[in-house]
Amino acid sequence: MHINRIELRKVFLPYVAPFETSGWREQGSHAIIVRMEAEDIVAWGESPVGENPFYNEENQKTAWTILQDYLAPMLLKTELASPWDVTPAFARVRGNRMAKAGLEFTVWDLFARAHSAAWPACSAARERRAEVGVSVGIQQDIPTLLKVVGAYLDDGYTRIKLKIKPGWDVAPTRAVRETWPDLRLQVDANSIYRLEDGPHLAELDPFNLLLVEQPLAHDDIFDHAKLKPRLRSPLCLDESIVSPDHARWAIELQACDIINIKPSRIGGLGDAVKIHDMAQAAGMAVWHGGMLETGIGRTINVALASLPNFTLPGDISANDRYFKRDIVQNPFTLNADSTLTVPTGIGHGAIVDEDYLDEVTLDRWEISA
Ligand code: SMG
Ligand code: MG
Repeated sequence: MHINRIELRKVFLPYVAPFETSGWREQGSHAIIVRMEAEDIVAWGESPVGENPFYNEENQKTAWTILQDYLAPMLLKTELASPWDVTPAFARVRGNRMAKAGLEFTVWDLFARAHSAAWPACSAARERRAEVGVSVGIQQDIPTLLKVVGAYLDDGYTRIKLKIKPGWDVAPTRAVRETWPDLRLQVDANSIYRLEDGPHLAELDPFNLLLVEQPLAHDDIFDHAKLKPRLRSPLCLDESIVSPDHARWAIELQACDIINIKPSRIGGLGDAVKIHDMAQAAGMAVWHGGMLETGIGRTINVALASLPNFTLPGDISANDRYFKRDIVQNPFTLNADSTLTVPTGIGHGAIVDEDYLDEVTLDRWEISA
């Protein structure tokens, strides 16, 4: 298949409430939306980059530049036999995986539409539903946190993740655990601690957590391997796992008990599926993370999260947890069992609301073959 045209849009889509982690606070999505045309087919994808390079090294401006100067022109010159050809075609460009993922996702959508099929990479999906929870940002105080968590539980979510940082870790986790003794609960530090903080992190052990996510540096695997035996809580890696090789290193070094898979962090759906399969073969579970995607990226995540080795609920809440209005006409709603239903339509299944997309578009760029 040959791609005729690629269009990029910078968007800003406000969140219903600001989202705060150990290192930054965002008021809305600064994603890049991709539209592609080939042989009369139109496909859509998303690079869920942030406003600042605080989660990983990318942000909306860097992805915009790399997509325009390198990735989009390279893709137009590539004859694609399948979506699996995209990642190797981008290999000369180091890193910049979220930028790459935006194009790779779109090519999967393109091929699926060309074959009038749903997402091929996820055709092995075990179930038509993916179990999901909510990631709760850092709040101003514990009473506010309990109110926010309570509201999500009232909405029907049955798993909660708390963002933690020094000064906002043991006490809020204890408060949530004491209020809801049976709640499935986990925490995420977004790389804020050091190996020396091991004894402090072990203070989370009594709270029966599903996992402690990425306590140490964003690019570390080695120190996590040292930390793991010092904690009773299962240790999860997010930022550190950016490729199938990184997953293999973490598995071989026993640096974690579980891997958070975000296809955008890994550069695309193909490598995400490879990590899923590798972890499964090694007897290690995975679960699906989130980058507060718009409705386009969200549909990709829901399909992937229905693969069999995703054994814990994903950070893939229904669209209204993020946005008052999303850029799709078919937002997800939460099922009574805290799941989202995997779309069964052609391609990834998101129906783009082009009028609203126009309203939230800050900039556009296109390139043709
Ligand atoms: O998509 O619901 C979501 C948010 C999940 O907490 C979440 N993501 O490190 O796992 C993570 C963070 C990164 C957020 S970057 C804005
Ligand atoms: Mg994380």
